[in-house]
Amino acid sequence: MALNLSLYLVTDAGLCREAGLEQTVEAAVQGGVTIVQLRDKHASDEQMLAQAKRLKAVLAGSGVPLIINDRLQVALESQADGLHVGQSDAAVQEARRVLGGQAIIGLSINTLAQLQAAPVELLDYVGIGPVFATVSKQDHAQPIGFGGLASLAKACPLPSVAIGGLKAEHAISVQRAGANGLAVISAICGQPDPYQAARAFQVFQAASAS
Ligand code: TZP
Ligand code: MG
Repeated sequence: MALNLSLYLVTDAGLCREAGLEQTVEAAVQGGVTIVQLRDKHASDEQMLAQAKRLKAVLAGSGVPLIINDRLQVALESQADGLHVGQSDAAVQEARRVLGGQAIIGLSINTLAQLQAAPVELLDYVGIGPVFATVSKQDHAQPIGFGGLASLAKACPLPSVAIGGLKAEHAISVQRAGANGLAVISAICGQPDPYQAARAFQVFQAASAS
């Protein structure tokens, strides 16, 4: 199936605690999320594996892929659809070797040098950002704004998804900058109604397509 990055939900266990992680993901997918990444910087591998299995059950039959952040072993053991790595995470080469040719593998980039150094032939997409400063990721790199996003998306031979401080009202600017979608945490996780929060992006995306 073609990779649809248009609304990429990255999960945060803390923000989803009250509503529940599975419930949040289920509602967000009904609201239009096209791809889900399980991200948890505090969980053990065992906890993350158990969470990945629960999310797989939620996503079964939806056509929405499950991507695991950073943990190659968890991606392998949970039989998730792929892995997302940052600049300091497990090498893309290793991920591709272990997960095989069918896995969806993404890499975060923040600069042109990082894009030029990326093994694009082994990747399915890149995450570009942060566009704006955000409290959802500690020690994030320098925000690049829509200008930085546009230059990196233009230079990028792969599909790309923008991340960092993005809300529904940014969908048009992200599209104009040339990225294929928006990745969000706090615009959906911890929102009172994750279904409506996801749907809000579709409204903006539809408006910019017409
Ligand atoms: N990588 C760059 S910014 C970010 C990650 C994981 C956090 C994005 O979270 P939010 O709440 O959508 O700004
Ligand atoms: Mg990382």
